[in-house]
Amino acid sequence: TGSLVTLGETMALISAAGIGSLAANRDMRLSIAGAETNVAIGVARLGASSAWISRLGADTFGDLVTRELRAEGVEAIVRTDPERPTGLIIKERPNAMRTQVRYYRAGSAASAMTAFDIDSDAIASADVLHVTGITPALGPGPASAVHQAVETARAHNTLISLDLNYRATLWSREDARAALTHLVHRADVVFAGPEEASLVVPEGSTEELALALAEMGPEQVILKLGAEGAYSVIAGEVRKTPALAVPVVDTVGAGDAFVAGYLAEWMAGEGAEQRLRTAVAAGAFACTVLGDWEGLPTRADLEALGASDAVHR
Ligand code: KDG
Repeated sequence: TGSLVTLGETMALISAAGIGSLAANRDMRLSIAGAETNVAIGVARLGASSAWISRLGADTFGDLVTRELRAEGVEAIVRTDPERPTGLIIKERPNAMRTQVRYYRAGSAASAMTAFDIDSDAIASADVLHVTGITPALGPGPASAVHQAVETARAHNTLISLDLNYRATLWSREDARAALTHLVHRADVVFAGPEEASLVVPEGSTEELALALAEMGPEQVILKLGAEGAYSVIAGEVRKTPALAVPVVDTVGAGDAFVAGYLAEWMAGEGAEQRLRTAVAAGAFACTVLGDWEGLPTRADLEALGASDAVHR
């Protein structure tokens, strides 16, 4: 139950199948990647409906994105750009400790998105608008699209969820600070890692960061702490939620799974405690599967995780 709308860029993803230098390790697999569609897929798998606003190239990568989203039950509100390509992301594992990502997205179809792409009716009728700090980093057009989406949501009482999602290769800390500060002031729910939080508020302990973000206006602030779980300030109440101990295969996408778990439970009318419990479980489950979104859990996956050897720390 409930419906979520998001916007952003989703790219074709080419990732090395194995671990080690690409020179010696040439098998690749083709998939798709985008933080916002990860969340859209995640809430759909947990029973909510979701839609994604963007642009794609008139190319086979664009077809792949549309096809995967349709398979996952995410509605794609997309314009096809005949001039610009769908973006591309290459993911390598130079060694088991490190994942390295390179973008080929400058001049992509999605980077030409503008405020005119925003479907006001979709946002007005949704329960949640989810945006991330990646989209405004793509250029002035996408930044204005985010702004338009957020103002539409505010006008119609659609909950505004923001994941800071700072991507250092896309923009400077200074540019990010200005744009993200503005968005935090407008958001109802803010997700961030501690380093991302300190872009917007003075550096400090986890508690200080969360409280400072909450003082900027959002009713719900959730710091994602990875293997340490989560630290939140929700309606003035401070909570620490422990993580689940699972065998970690791939952490990329775990933050998006966490957000999807939290928002799906909010849409289902659950209280803060349950929202956070599902968030950490979804994040943990995603770590046990290879791929950015492939490991987003269904309700059945979460039940199985609860019954497995995974333990609350
Ligand atoms: O959140 C995971 C994302 O980093 C990944 O799926 C790709 O959207 C992406 C990005 O721009 O980094």
